[in-house]
Amino acid sequence: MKRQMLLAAIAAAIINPQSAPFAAADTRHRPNLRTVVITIGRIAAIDNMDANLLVPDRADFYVKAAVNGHWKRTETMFGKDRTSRAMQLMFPVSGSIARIHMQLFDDDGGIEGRDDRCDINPMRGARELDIVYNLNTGRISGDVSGYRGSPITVVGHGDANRARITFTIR
Ligand SMILES: [Ca+2]
Ligand SMILES: [Ca+2]
Ligand SMILES: [Ca+2]
Repeated sequence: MKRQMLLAAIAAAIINPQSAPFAAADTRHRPNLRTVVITIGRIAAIDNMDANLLVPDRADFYVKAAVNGHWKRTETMFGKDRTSRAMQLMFPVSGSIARIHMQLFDDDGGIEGRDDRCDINPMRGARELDIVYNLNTGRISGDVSGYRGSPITVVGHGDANRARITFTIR
């Protein structure tokens, strides 16, 4: 069995030299892994994310999230100050604690420069969310509090580029 796994890992490394053997993404050989799913429900701009352009523009939102240090992002929803399209990010997690870091960006290209990091944290001086999800109890705590599968809405306050976001974690 060990020999088979080693051969599979070598084969995976040959097929994709970027991937480390036993990378976390493949849960088939890791039955103790569980999947944490973050579903983005709604996003709404409070401030104008593209204020300095001659032509009026709408926000171009995308969400980046890390679970226990592994990053993923949604696609960009161009030209929408409000969106209610559900988008899911899935993360394999070992153990019972998922430490989640979530960021909302407004995509800015060309003369607009770097993408704007939006404020989705109610505290002044903090734009991003740090969340702890206990997979065993379902409790969600940290910058937001709630429970597995129940929608959580947070409103940015105190910093530039404020937005409101609703999401679930399960
Ligand atoms: Ca912008
Ligand atoms: Ca933009
Ligand atoms: Ca804030």
